[in-house]
Amino acid sequence: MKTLKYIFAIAILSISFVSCSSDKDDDPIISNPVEGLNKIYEFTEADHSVEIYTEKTSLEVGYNEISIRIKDMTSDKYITNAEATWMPMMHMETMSHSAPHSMLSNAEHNTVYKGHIVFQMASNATEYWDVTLNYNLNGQAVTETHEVSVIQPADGLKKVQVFLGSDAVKYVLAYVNPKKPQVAINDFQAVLYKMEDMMTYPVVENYKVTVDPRMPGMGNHSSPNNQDLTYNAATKMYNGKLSLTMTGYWKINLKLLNESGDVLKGEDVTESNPESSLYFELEF
Ligand SMILES: [Cu+2]
Repeated sequence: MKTLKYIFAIAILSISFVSCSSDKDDDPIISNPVEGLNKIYEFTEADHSVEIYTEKTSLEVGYNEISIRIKDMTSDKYITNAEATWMPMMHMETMSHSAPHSMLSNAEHNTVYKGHIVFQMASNATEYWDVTLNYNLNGQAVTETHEVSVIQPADGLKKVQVFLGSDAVKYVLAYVNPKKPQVAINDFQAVLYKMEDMMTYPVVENYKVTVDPRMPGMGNHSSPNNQDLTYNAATKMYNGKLSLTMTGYWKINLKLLNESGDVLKGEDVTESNPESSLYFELEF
């Protein structure tokens, strides 16, 4: 009887030991900060490597959320004190220009530097994009430039508009959300930048974008309960509501208004004018 108790105790101990160690193994998987993302680039040097992740399988024209991890090969750990900054650049045949982009932040996960870039155009045979990264690695300032490829979205739908406003300012308006549109009132989100010069694209604050989704294939009908896009200072993005009453192709007609309510781009949809010159396209 005593032996049996002893065996039983060992059995319990080994079970708890096994479950304990398997918990430890599972932990990093559960909290994997790049789970669900695609590693689209890995640039390896002797003492470090840079990994670039996105939700899609490649960088596309329009809004791209990008996550970057930098691994220190000496310690085999992802660094948390990189203070990383970045600068995208397109090298065209006759000139170079940058793209609207956010700052990189590792506030969400300290090993992942996250931000977004709005690419205005695709790479081609003679014109290419690169991204210059600046960061600290073990107290050393590192600057490195990596060429990246930017393609047109496969569905060919318009998700970014680069245009001249009636105020003679060049703007970039890009679709952010919903990523997976539903037959519902969707949270609608976009980013708005202006082009100060080839290298400088500040966020435009406190403007308004009116929202009028239509189905051109079905008598150009609209939908109820849309909400115009207004500026959110916390996210530096524009938020509104996008009402989609059925699946299919939608043209989201837009108008950009400045703080005084002057229309800078876009027109009302009427009987004689079926679409605005400022729009996004959706199909789901
Ligand atoms: Cu270009």
